[in-house]
Amino acid sequence: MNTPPNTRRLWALLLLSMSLWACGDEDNGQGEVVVTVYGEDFIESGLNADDMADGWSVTFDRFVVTVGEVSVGGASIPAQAPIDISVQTDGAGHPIASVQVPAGAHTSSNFVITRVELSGAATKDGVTKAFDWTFDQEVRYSACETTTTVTDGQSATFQITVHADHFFYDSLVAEEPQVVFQALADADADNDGQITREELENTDIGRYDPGSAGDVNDLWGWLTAQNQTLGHVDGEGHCDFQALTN
Ligand SMILES: [Ca+2]
Repeated sequence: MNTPPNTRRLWALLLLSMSLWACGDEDNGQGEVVVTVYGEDFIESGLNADDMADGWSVTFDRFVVTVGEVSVGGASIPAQAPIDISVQTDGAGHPIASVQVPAGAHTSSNFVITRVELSGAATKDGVTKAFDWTFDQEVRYSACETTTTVTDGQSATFQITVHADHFFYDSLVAEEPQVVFQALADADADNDGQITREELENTDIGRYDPGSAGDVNDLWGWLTAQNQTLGHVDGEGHCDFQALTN
């Protein structure tokens, strides 16, 4: 089909002006997003007896989190080296990466945690129970409830907040579960002061409430299920979570 030259020129002008308009409309500049990982006071300082419902207190000497791909503001950040978030930051969290994104208000961020390793001890009435656990489980956190507002030339923060107290919840479903340690302490069957994975695998969940998670029968399975719920954003922002591996 032959299009008359004038019409072609008109179309070209129209397309050119449309593309200029689109550029102008979107060009609000760009800024930086710094991704941090923060374990709150619970991980940096531990859980006091006041934080727990049954008088145990818990401290962590290591809480190493490996963050996989992070997506924020339409930009992807590749997997990062493991980071020990038990190290004190006085509320700042640990920066792990930064990325340039268009200025604007960004939602729908998501991230992956591929591994959590923690060691520490719980104490009550002069009894100490140590633990050294690794959850080698890839968990994807998506549709996170936060807005990351980026201004041209400025720096914003996207914080992955790790809620360690979930390991000590007595329910997988309650709105306000109790934070307790007694059942885990009692799992130390040989009473050597170390609560091992094997001992937890051999201990029934007892009175803990698994809700509809019918496959959670022993305390190791319990901790693995709670491990999937650790990831939040900017403090208390929730994300949908899904285990990508067992
Ligand atoms: Ca033991």
